[in-house]
Amino acid sequence: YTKRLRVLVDMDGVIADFEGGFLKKYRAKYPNEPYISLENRRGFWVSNQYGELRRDLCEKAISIWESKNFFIDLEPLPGSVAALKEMSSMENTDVFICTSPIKQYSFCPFEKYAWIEKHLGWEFVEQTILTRDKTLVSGDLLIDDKPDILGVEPNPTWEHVLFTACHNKDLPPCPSRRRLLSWNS
Ligand code: DGP
Repeated sequence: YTKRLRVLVDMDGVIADFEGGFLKKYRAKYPNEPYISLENRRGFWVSNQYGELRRDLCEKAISIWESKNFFIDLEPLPGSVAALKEMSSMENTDVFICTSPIKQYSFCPFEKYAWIEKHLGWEFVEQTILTRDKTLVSGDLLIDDKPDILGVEPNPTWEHVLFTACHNKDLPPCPSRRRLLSWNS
C-alpha cells in the first residue's frame, strides 16, 4: 500500500487571476477614480487597501467582485491549467481545488464551478471543494496565496505552501513556510 499525496489548490490568486481581473473591471467601471496598481498592492483584502486610499472606494471595490460575470471572466494564471492537469495525472496523487466563495452568493459559487469546467474540464468539477473554512479540509499540502489561513480547527492536517501574489510578495521571509513563486518557475 502506497500512501497517496493529497494536494489542495486554492483558486483565486493561484489558478485564477483575481487581482488582474479586479483591476481591469474596476478601472473600466470607475475610470475617474484612483486605483492601486498590482505593483503597489499590499495585504490580502483588496477592499481594505482601497478603503485606506479613500473611504468610499471600499464599497466600489466590493461592487466589482459582487457583479455577475466577475468570477467566470477571470483569466487563468500562467501555467496553472497545465500544472493542475499534470499533477492530477501523477501516480498516487489526488488534486482538489479548495476555494472560499464570497458571502454574496448570487453568482460566485455557480461561476466558480463553470470556470473550472471551462478551463480544466468536467473531471475537475468532481475535485472541487467550496468552503469558508479550509482548516476543516484534510490534505497534505494546501497551495494558497493567503498568508493566514485560519478556522475552527487549530491544527489543520495540511502544510500551507504560500503561493506568491502581488499582495504577499513583500512579506518578510518566514523560514518555516515554503513558498511557490509561480507555476512556471
Ligand atoms: P480564497 O482565495 O479561497 O481564500 O477566497 C478569498 C476570496 O475573497 C477570493 O474570492 C478573493 C476575495 N477577496 C479579496 N479581497 C477581498 C475583500 O477585501 N473582501 C472580500 N469580501 N473578499 C475579498
